[in-house]
Amino acid sequence: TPYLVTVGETLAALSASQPGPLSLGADLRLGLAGAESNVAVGVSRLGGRAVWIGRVSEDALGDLILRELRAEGVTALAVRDPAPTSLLLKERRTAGHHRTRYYRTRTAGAGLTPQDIPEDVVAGAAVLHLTGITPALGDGPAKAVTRAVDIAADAGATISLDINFRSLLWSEEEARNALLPLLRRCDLVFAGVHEARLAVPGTDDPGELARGIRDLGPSGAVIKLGAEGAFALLDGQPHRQPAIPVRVHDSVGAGDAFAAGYLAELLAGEPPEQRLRTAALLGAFAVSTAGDWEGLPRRSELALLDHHDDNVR
Ligand code: KDG
Repeated sequence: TPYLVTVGETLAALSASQPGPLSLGADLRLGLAGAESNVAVGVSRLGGRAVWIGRVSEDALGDLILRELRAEGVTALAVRDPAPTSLLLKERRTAGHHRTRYYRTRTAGAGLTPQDIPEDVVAGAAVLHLTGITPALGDGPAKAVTRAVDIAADAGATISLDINFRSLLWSEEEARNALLPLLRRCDLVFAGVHEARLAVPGTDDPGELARGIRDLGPSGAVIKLGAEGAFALLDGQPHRQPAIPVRVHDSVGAGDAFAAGYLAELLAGEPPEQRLRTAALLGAFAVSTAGDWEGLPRRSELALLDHHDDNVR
């Protein structure tokens, strides 16, 4: 079976269960977050094979991450690191306002090195999925990403990148300098409008952004437009995908869900229309449920939000 490999940092997430200021003391739920592992879980829930590579701490938080990923059917290939796991603190200041903060210096995930990338596993993958977060974590993780791309490119795998710009980790200029050389080596790029502008400055037009990315090398560019859905340019063909209308509960993780839906269908050999439709459905599941990945659907559940496609009913 074809499988997806992803490389990145998974964090422990502490999320307030009720709206209100954390400063009063709050009930916190302990779980996990991380863009790359979110994608791996999304692919696995849809029946695809997903491998996650990263470093985790030697303590209970590292155990939690590995236990959860394995429970989700993700193959977790982790190096244990004496440094602590990164924390993501999620405050719900009001019912509609989420605030997050990282505790992310000198952590296990940032200790990733090129030696942590198992050559045979990456060489055997159908898809290597990366995000712009990992290179932002430091020199070691940036080199590990480059190593993974070297192996996947030699092996002829599809290389996918979600730009995932995180302003708390680096500046736009640092991101552009680090991500442009990476993007040029990818086959498929996911980006929001603002993120795509890092690579293609001077326009907000999804078509121009997608063509600009295509001109840099990737044969696929998917521009995510939030409530407007997505515009994709795939092998020269334009595609428009409307969003699935849902009530927004927690939009964090929507981009990862979208990528997971697309990539799961790519692994399954489905055509572009179906990849984009499933991507939009997973995005809708992510925004209408709590947490980054917890609410993602199994394949049998896709029909819950799919009111237009009689085939899956
Ligand atoms: O995409 C959601 C991620 O932002 C979240 O899970 C945490 O990976 C994360 C990050 O670095 O922001």
